Amino acid sequence: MADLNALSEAIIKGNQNLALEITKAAIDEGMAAKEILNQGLIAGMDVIGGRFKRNEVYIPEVLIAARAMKTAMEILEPELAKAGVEPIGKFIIGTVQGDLHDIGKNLVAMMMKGAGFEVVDLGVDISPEKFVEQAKATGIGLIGMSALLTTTMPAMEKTIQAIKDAGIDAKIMIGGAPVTQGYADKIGADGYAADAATAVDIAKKLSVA
Ligand code: B1M
Repeated sequence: MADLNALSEAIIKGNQNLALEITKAAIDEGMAAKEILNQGLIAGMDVIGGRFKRNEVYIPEVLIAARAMKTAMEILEPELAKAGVEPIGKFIIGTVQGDLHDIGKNLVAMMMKGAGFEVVDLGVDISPEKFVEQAKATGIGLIGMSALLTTTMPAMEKTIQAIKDAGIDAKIMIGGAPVTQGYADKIGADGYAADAATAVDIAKKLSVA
């Protein structure tokens, strides 16, 4: 019988081939897709997220774990769809207008996917209008913005204003190296996270609020 603890360990170690092999075996044995997701893949990403938050592992380990998760998800996703398993939430993310940094934004997107969110990643240099357009088009009520430059931080405030002006009822979370909780409070963001693992915790709180 496929061992979900071993699957979780394979994710933690970033062992792509082993993660794929165990996921495939579990599917072939008829194990519930949700069980494979929660007790194998997400459980492993949870461990990595916690270690990253405590500075016990660094960006490369998180990226390698996320890659293993992505590979396994490619064969698990159709099974989840067949079983009608819904994501735990939906999330739009982008780096704000004028800003091309995407390493942190990508990490947040990966951790969110790892936690079971469906993620729409808009990319970099995203204008307030584009955030508004995508929020309307997808109907997703949780929006994340990343900024790495002090000069692009004001684009976060502009985007929040544009979302409010468009009458969109969305929760907004922000992050990026120069961003602080104080700044988030000042511009009216609903949440702030200093790192990708904390971003998942905040997103879960905002999703149920
Ligand atoms: Co840029 N750059 N850069 N750069 N760059 C910085 C940010 C800088 C601090 C370097 C420096 O001067 N010491 C400086 C900003 C200074 C400032 O504004 N105070 C700077 C500058 C000035 C510039 C240019 C203007 C340089 C130039 O051209 N003269 C230029 C701007 C281009 C533009 O965006 N328009 C530029 C360009 C670039 C590269 C293209 C070369 C490259 C980006 C490549 C890429 O992203 N694909 C780059 C890089 C790599 C950096 C540094 C070295 C690293 C940034 C990074 O990826 N960190 C950076 C210096 C540094 O930080 N040491 C620097 C790792 C990443 C995982 O961290 O993004 O903070 P971070 O994400 C974290 C958290 O912040 C949080 O979670 C992540 C994981 O824990 N987080 C969120 C991020 N987003 C979040 C969203 C959330 C929640 C949490 O909710 C939605």
